[in-house]
Amino acid sequence: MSAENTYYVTTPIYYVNDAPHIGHAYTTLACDVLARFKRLDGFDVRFLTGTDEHGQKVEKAAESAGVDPQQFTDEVSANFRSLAEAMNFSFDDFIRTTENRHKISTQALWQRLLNAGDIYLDTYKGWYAVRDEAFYVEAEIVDGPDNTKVGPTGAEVEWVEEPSYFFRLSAWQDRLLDFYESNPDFILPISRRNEVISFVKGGLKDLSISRTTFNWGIPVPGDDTHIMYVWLDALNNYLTSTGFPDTESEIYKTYWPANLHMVGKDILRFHAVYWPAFLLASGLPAPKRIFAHGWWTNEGQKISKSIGNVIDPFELVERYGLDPVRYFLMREVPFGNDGDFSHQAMVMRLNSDLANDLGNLCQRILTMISKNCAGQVPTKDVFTSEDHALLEAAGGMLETTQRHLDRQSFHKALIDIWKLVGDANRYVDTMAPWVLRKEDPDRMATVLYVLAETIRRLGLIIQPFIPDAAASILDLLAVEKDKRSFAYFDEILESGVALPKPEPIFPRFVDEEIA
Ligand code: ME8
Repeated sequence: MSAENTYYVTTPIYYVNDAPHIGHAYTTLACDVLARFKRLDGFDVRFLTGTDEHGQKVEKAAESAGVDPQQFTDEVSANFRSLAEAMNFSFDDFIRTTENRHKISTQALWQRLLNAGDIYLDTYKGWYAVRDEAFYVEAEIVDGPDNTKVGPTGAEVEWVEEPSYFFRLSAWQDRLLDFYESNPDFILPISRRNEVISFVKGGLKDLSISRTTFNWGIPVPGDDTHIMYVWLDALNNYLTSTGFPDTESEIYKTYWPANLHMVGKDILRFHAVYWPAFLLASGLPAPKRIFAHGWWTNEGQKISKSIGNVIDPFELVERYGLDPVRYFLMREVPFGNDGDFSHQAMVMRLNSDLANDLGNLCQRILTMISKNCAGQVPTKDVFTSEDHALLEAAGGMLETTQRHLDRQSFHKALIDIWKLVGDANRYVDTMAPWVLRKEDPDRMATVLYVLAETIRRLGLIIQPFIPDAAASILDLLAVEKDKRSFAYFDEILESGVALPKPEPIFPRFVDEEIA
């Protein structure tokens, strides 16, 4: 069983049928922020991401690209890895489902399900949507354009009739409901939890878990005329990364069950219904939480290749810089809700929150210190009640952020951190250190000290969100590299320490197209 001070967080593994886009960057970013936060907070963290490379959808994409599926998946998977690098994602493992470790692990999971008596052979007759890699029942099918039939997501379905192994999902209905009942935080947000519970209460049918009409997948042990259903294969990536089937391995013992599988709302059912059923049937503990976040649209429109409005995260980073993109994605939309991307909103956030509020605060204070305190951390005198109030607000930031991030409320964490930025800016205006410079230089030094200390704590707490800018701020305050974890949150700056020459953190963004 994983221990209290470990934290295993995973992203969905992305299909390699297409190039990475803003939605993929978003989910992985959320996990990256949590992984960085928990590491700084003293946890032993494992952060997993990767690519989902089997199944009909990927096989078809390879076919239309005219390349063999292995070569195709090698190429596209590398793009997802580059995205992870371009976004400064701090993953510990990048899994590809075509790796041998994953084949071994997934065949072992199958064997456990078989041994438990939860798999039987029959024939599947019904609808299948390749785009969703999902089976749908008749009641979910409606007429689509051009005489097609479509499933609930709008994906075209085809009629499938083939021999198939089935998982006895129907037998798990009550046990799943009990599981949700005794683990109230298993599915977040709460509205999604309610959706899942009513879906399960509506009755579960046995699930087809193998295919015979194509072969881009992991062979079923003992019957290689079948390959495993791509979702069984994909979900198991979370276990493979822990060294499964070796349940005695250090990694497995340290990190399983995972603390959090972060997913988009489109794939909640697979994670909150099928996955715990597979695990419980295999005698393995289920993850502690599935968080299903919302959906991004682009300037009000659904993001899709056919509309031609896919937002390329590489281009965003190129245009606005990495930290502004990271900040925008985590701050703009309440995490869990759907959100709309617009360049105007991006520029607003960058210029107001980053350049004006945080950037100016740092720039003003560090410049004043450089000019008036011999470029050293100022000497402090007695603190007034206003000084204490600001320092206490800064001191409370760690606990507030912990509380918000423990429920994946990224936007609330940032709102509260930026309240402190606002408090600090108001404190500067009220204290007017530029007036004190002539009237009471000792008091000026104390005020600048209080501000430097507040900025240091801001620098620490924003590291998970905007790591490069945070590092620059902490560098400008000469905070040693090994004193940047939250264990040092309450430590205070030492007066007299020499500071480097101040430099701007966030320049304003000026864009002719938008201005
Ligand atoms: O579903 N807004 O992979 P996938 C927000 N391979 N998030 C979005 C998004 C958008 N517009 N578009 C995509 C799969 N996402 C499976 C997963 S896991 C065992 C297997 C994000 O490439 C969101 O996290 O279709 C969504 O759940 C995921 O990408 C789907 O990625």
